[in-house]
Amino acid sequence: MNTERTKICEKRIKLAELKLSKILHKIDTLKVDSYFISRLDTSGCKTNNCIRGANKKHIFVVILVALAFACRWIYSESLLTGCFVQLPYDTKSLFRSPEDCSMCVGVTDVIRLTNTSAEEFELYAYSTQPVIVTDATDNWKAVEHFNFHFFANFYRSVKLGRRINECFYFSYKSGLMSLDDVFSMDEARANLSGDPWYVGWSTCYEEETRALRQYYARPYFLPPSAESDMLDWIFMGGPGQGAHMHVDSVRHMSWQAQIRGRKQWQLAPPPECLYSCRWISFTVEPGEILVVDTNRWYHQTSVLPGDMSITIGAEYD
Ligand SMILES: O=C(O)CCC(=O)C(=O)O
Repeated sequence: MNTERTKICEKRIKLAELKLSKILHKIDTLKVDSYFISRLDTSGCKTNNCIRGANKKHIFVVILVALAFACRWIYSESLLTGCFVQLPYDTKSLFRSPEDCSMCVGVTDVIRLTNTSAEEFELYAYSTQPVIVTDATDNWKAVEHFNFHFFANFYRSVKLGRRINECFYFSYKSGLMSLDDVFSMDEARANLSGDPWYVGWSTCYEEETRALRQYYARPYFLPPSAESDMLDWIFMGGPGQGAHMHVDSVRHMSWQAQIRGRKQWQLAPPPECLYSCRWISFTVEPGEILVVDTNRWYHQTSVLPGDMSITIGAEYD
């Protein structure tokens, strides 16, 4: 009887240790201070205590992760400037809930609309069907003005005041670790004849967003009731570059206007739907606006040969 119990106990320990080591691996990628890791006792145990020990470890890890999330939430909601553990942006997707695959069953391509209306677009505005509106940037000053030097001058000269949101910056594989690095790169690289680069960032200050919004308008097809945050997203870079496959955890649906250059998008169903849904691939041409639920579709992008790609986008509720 006792031997049987010990066997069951040992099996459970192994299982718990396996799970724990997976969690520790995740924690490792989150760069949790090694002091905390060293406090976790992962040694084997011989009695019933070991089960309790394993549970303690799990509880500790769960509390740690919960604290990190709570801090992340407090950080974005209340403008605190430091976190106990700063989670990398992509890690939220590790903890997302499984999708209902009806989100992607039957979605096989992007739909292109021209001369649409808010009423017609309402069908898609909050759906998982990706849509491209081909004529929504027709009178935007951005089409004429936005290029690398426009943004370099803008960020050198604009006076920015109170911070209203968390600033996001994605360096991808560029090695450019901040907007300062981007706008101080040498002319050859800026003209796409040096090392390739692609970066993305969100606006961060009300004045910055307002100043940039003088160059583009709220897309005419959005439902009248849809509102945008004071935060816009810019992605810029050269051919062959783009964003790696990921899924977002932003608050709302978003649109993205292709101001210049051509960009290929690949959308992948969430892993749990890979057997019931298809990958979708399409190109967004200059002047077009893409609307896609990037919180549900995994996505990656690649700038096509030719001009530098510059996009501007925003979330809407
Ligand atoms: O436009 C891109 O290249 C990437 C956009 C993206 O990843 C996003 O909006 O989440």
